[in-house]
Amino acid sequence: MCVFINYSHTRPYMNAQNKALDELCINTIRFLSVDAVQQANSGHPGMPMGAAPMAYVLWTKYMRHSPRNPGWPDRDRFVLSAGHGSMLIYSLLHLCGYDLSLAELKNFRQWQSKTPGHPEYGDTPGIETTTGPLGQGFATGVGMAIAEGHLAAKYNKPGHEIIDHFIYGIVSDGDLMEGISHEAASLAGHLKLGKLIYLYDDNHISIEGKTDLAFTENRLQRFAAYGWHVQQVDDGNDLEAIAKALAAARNENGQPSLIAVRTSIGFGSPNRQDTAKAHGEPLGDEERKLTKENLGWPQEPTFYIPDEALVHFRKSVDSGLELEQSWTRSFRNYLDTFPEDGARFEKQLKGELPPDWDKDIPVFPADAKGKATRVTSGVVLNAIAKNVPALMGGSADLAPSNKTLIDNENSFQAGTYEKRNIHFGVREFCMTAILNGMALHGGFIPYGGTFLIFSDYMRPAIRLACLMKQHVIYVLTHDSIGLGEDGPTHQPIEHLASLRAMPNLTVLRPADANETAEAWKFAVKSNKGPTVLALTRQSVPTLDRSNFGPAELLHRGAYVLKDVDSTPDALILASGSEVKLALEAAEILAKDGTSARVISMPSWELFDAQPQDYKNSVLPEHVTARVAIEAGATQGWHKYVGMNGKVIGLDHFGASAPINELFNNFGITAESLVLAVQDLIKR
Ligand SMILES: Cc1ncc(C[n+]2csc(CCOP(=O)(O)OP(=O)(O)O)c2C)c(N)n1
Ligand SMILES: [Mg+2]
Repeated sequence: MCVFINYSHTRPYMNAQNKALDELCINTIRFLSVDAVQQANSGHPGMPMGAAPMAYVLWTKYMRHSPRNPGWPDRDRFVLSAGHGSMLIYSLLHLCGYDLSLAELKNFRQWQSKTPGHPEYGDTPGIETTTGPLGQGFATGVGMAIAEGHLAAKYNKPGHEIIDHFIYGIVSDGDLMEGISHEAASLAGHLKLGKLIYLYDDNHISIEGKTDLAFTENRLQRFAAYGWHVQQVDDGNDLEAIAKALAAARNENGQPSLIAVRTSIGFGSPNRQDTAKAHGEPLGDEERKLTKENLGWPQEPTFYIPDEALVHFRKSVDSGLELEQSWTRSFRNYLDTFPEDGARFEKQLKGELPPDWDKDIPVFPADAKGKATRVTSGVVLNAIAKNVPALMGGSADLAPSNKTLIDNENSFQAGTYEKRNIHFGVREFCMTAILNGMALHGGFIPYGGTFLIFSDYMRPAIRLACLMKQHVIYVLTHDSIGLGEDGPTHQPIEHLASLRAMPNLTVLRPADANETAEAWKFAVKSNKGPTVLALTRQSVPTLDRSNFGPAELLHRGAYVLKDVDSTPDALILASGSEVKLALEAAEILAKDGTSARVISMPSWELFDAQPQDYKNSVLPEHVTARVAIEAGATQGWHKYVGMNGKVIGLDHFGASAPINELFNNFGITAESLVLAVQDLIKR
């Protein structure tokens, strides 16, 4: 376990002299927040005013962080899940000496400032994750704790604890109301993630008023039932009690901790404290004046930082450097003693792929019967996992269908954190946020599987992965009506279209085994955002690449799979399982003397990123007879086939029936393609 770091500002809170300084520091946080929100004329002052004391204790007494090097690998992580209270963390970052100037605080919520309305990963040094959509920070922290647990179990040796840190967070009523916190808390309790410690800003207020309008369960009992270590602090201004609770939480190794701290939103504001009005609007000049009076704070200057407070907070700079240097020494020692593990650890943390990481990925021979792309995906995943220790993940209880298990590897469970197969349970949203937490922690290319239809349950966390440009892989199988009898509730229709609408997401829908292998290669290498692998339940033929374009062209998004000798009369575009229909149709058309080029189009995003001349070479401008086919919503395909082109797809829900009946009855067939091409050529 973590050694208690006894750095200079670890001291009792009861002593009168300390008490005055503590109050000064806490009020500095409060009024920086109040003034910034007032200046921006927008934001949330109440949360930082109430939560300042607990944040102060955590950040100055317990958190092992290094303001001058926010990326130091073994730092404690801090997640402000209640992201609306962003001024709380911006104040702390500035005061502790991170690269966040006072000018940035004065520029809160303004164009190109480092202090956006909600904490945004990548915008501000020291922000570990984007928060704001309530509940997600909570689950993202669980992912960070899984990451910490795995790396510690895998690399630490007796006397050489190179990964040993906590994941702290502040969560609010909204976080605990959101369903995802239920999912994530349940899993964290099951996994006994003892390094996870959340302070709950228990202020009994949310936007519409008192929380008892809609939120009356016993929160501590709820978390106790999940297997969490729970504590209550009755007075959010009682620093000693907060410190004791945090100490107890840190000592509890086998359970995550929730500390409910009873706070007052808008603390100190005579007319706003303990009311919903303190939540989401500036105090206003008059109320700010009254609040400063009430807490004995000077009216002017605004953004006032007393010297003693700043000196006290800035001790974090030196203590942080010390912590970091001491870690660097331990790590050098580790490297000397365990050179191979040390080198692997460094590479893994840096996100470097081992040389020849893809050497075991097979080339799949032509096979008319073929395999489902989900099955091939499982083979390829295993070929990569052998050589890439960072590849870790699982499924939301569908591993046998998603083929996401790593062979000969046990489950990630309490006691076996070194294993890589995570069982997320039926918790898609929390799984997806956990993947974000693992990626953000560093050291992982995390993946998660479920059916494509349930990407709806993942979507808000996919969105944050995209916003944060995180390297995450989604294995989404059963990607169309091709799943058959399970029927319309399980058949994705609009899902590919809606995922393609999301910025920074690459959607890949491979057509056969070799495209699936290439899709995985792309997903493992592409670290600028997440990748969706949309995979079939049903078999698709493995194409004979001696007759067709090479599968490596998947990386260009679309490519000529089967060409004709002269200028084609028509272009047929298809993705995934419908590529074989396109090939059949081209053959039928050829018998009638119509030449059709078949284009496999596994990814719009990759194709759109190609140079214009490549795009023109695949889709020659003068060939206007174009038909696209995909067993999903047609929305968007006209971008490639033009206004006069045709798209064969499904703009209605599916049905429960055997696969062939579905494709035939819904007209997703080679015959439909032939008719569509003939019709276009006739015009
Ligand atoms: C998923 C999601 N839904 C709605 C919101 C809008 N919103 C911001 S804060 C909040 C609730 C505020 O209550 P609480 O979490 O208790 O924070 P406090 O007001 O106590 O600071 C809501 C509904 C959001 N940020 N995220
Ligand atoms: Mg609240």
